[in-house]
Amino acid sequence: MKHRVYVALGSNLGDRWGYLSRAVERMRAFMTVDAVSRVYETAPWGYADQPDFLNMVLSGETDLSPRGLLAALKEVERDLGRRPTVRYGPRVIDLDILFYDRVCTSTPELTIPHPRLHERAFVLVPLADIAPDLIHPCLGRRVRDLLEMLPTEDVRPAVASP
Ligand code: PH2
Ligand code: MG
Ligand code: MG
Repeated sequence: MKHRVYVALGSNLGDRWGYLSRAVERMRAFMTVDAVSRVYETAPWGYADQPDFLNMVLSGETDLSPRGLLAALKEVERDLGRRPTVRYGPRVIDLDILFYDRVCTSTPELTIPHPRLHERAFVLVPLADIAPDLIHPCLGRRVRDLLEMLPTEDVRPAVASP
């Protein structure tokens, strides 16, 4: 059965554009990708002493279960060269499940929707590009309304480097 999923992508080390585009291509192996946001240059959240991120969001469909999707995303992160680092610290690629159908669930391994997405303009701004009217299944609020409560000056459309 097909499941509608939203995934956030982030990179703040090395060839950030390259990591994002390679991640999208790799994800096509286990999901269709039917909407892709713009890419944003964003100030680091949580742990300030690190380079700016590029962030984007995509949506699509997959046959994988939530845990299967998590494992597939972790494998892409590993294959692209991600190594363990401090919480909220710098990484070549970060792939986070935002929504999976209208599931609300929490286990030690995985919480869906992503537990901090409504606090993060670097997630909600790109998400609003592709799904402004999507309703957060546990908060019952539209993406555009969640975004309205946050400052967005640290999230700017990125300009591709030559
Ligand atoms: N990811 C983090 C921590 N902080 N800040 C920005 N701007 N973008 C991110 O993707 C990000 C972050 C941990 O996953
Ligand atoms: Mg993350
Ligand atoms: Mg992550």
